[in-house]
Amino acid sequence: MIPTHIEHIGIAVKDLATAIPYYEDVLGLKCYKIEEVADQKVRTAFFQVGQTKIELLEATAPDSPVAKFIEKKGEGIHHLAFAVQGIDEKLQEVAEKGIQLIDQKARKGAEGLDIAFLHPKSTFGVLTEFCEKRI
Ligand code: CMX
Repeated sequence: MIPTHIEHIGIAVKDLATAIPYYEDVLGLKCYKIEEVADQKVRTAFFQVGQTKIELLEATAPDSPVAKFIEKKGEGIHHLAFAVQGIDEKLQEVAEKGIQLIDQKARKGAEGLDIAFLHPKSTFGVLTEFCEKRI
């Protein structure tokens, strides 16, 4: 099962309110939605660029994965998300190839997507996400 496209690029920022004007006023994109994902302890802001989105991520708690990431590495690209069809089968397929899964099964993410992450330690340092539009 081959990913169909890059669904989004996740970018960790300290503060959405100060980062959004760069994407809007400098790059000319439009923030079309701000959504909190309580489960992940993040607030997200979305911009569409062709078939791909930019997802800004702001931590909502000190133990959020995004807060830990910024503390260690600073603001910047946090993850790369591929659109796939048959997400649970895809997870099983990559696990059989020795990739470490963070999520054994897909769960609910922002934008009405089922999502699952692969561990960056087994994907050459890139936190990798699979996404599938929930039916
Ligand atoms: N990209 C690359 N490496 C990363 C990383 C990232 N985003 N996040 C953590 N790491 C690295 C750390 O640098 C660290 O490396 P070293 O051991 O070499 O120092 C290692 O992974 C462990 O990091 P940690 O800070 O101790 O963090 P944890 O092990 O507790 O968690 C991870 C790391 C990836 C398992 C966790 O962040 C996670 O489960 N992420 C998936 C969920 C997520 O990120 N949600 C937020 C976005 C949600 C959304 O888009 O809706």
